[in-house]
Amino acid sequence: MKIVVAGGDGFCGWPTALYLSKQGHEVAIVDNLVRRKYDEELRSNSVTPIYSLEERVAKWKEKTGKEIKTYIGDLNHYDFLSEVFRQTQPDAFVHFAEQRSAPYSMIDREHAVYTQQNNVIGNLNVLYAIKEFAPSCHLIKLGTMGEYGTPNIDIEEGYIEIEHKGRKDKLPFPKQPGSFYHLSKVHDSHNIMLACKIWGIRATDLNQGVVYGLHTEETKLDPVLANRFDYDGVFGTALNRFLIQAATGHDITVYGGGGQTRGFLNITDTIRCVEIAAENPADAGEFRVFNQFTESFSVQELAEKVQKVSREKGLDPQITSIENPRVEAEEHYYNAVNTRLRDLGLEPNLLTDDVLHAILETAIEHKDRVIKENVLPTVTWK
Ligand code: NAD
Ligand code: USQ
Repeated sequence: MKIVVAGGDGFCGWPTALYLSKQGHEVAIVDNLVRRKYDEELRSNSVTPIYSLEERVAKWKEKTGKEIKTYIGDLNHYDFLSEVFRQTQPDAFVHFAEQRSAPYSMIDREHAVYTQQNNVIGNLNVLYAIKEFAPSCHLIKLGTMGEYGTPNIDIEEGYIEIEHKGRKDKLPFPKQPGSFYHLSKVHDSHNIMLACKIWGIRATDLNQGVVYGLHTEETKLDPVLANRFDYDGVFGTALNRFLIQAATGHDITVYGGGGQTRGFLNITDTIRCVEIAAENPADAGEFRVFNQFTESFSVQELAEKVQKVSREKGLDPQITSIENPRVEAEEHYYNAVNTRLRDLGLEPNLLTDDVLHAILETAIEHKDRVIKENVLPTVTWK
C-alpha cells in the first residue's frame, strides 16, 4: 500500500513509519518538525539522543535498502498538503501530526489556541484533501481515550445504544475530556464523522490510551534510528516519566490521590494497531472507532510497579504524592471496552517486569541527559 505517516518524526509516528516500510509498504513521512521546536521552547529534550529526520531516513535506507520519502511542512498549509496528496496518492493516511500534550495546551491562552488551531484545522485540511485528491484513501486518525473522560458507566467503543422515552438509537458515546488538548481530539472526531457522512470518506478513529516504551525491532537496528523518550512535566507521560524519575534518583510523582485510572499500551502495539487498521479499512462512508489500549492501571499502581523493578536494579525511588496540577477525578469508576482490535488480530504485549526492566535500562543508560529542573510539573489547570 501507499501510506502517508503524518507526524512521522514523532514518538509514535517514527517507529510506525519504519515498521510499515519494513512490511513492504511505500511509506512517506509528513512532518513540520514542530515537536523539536517545543523542546527548544521548553528548554527540554528527549532522554535518548535523537538524530535529524534526514539522518534517520538515510540510515534506514543504508540498513534496509528501503526508501522513506519525507515532506517537511505543515498540515495547516493546504497548498503544501495538496501537493503531498498529488504526489503520493495514498491508500491510507495515518494521522499522528498534532500537538499532543495536555499540559502544553493548558499553559495559557496562546497555547490553548495554538493547540486547537493546529489540531482541528490540520485535521480539517486532511479531510478536504482526501475528498479532493484521494477519495478512497482510508484516514487512520489518532484520537485518544481521554475523549471519553471518566464517566461512571462502562466506556463503549465510540457508540452507545440508548433507550430514551421509549425510543432507541445508537449514538456517539458522550465525551467529557479534561484539557483543551483532549477537547481538540473531540472536535476532530466530530469533523471526521460529518465528512464520512456527507462525502463518503472512510475513517478509523483510534482512541489511544497512554503509550509507554520506546524501542521497536526497527529502532534498535542503529542508534541513529532511536526513538524519542520524554520525561519533562509537559511532554513526559505517566509510565515512561516514572521510569526516568526512578533512574535519576527523583521521587516518583503521583499527582494527588493516584487513583486516576487510564488505558495503557506498549509502543509496539500502537504500531500493530495501525497496521491492523490499514489492512482492514473502514467502509466508504463509515466512521469507525476503536479503543486502542491493552490494559488499564491507576497511576499509583504504575508507581508501585516502577518502584518494584527499580529495587531489583539496586535503585530505591520513593513514591511521593504531590498536589495535583490538573483538575481531574482522583477516584473513579473505569471500565472501557477494547475488543475490536483484538477481534481483528491484535495480540497484546502486556506490561511485564521484563518490559519495565528494558525501558528502565535505557533510562539508566542516558540518565545524565535529564535536565532536573524540568521534571516537576509547572503547568496547572487553574
Ligand atoms: P509527538 O509530538 O511525538 O509527534 C507528533 C508529530 O507531529 C511531531 O513530530 C510533530 O512535529 C508533528 N506535527 C505536529 N503538528 C503538525 C502539523 N500541523 N503539521 C505537520 N506535522 C505536525 O506525539 P506522539 O506521542 O507521537 O503522538 C502522536 C499522535 O498520537 C498524536 O495525535 C497524539 O495525540 C496521539 N496519542 C499519543 C499518545 C501518547 O501516549 N504518546 C497517546 C494517545 C494518543
Ligand atoms: N500523572 C501523574 N504523575 C505524573 C504524570 C501524570 O500522576 O508525573 C497522571 C495524570 O494526572 C493523569 C495520568 O497520570 O491522571 C495520565 O497523564 P499523562 O501525562 O501520562 O497522559 P495524558 O495527559 O492523558 O496524555 C497522554 C498523551 C496524550 C494522549 C493521552 C491518552 O500525552 O497525547 O492523548 O495520554 S489518554 O490519557 O488515554 O487520554
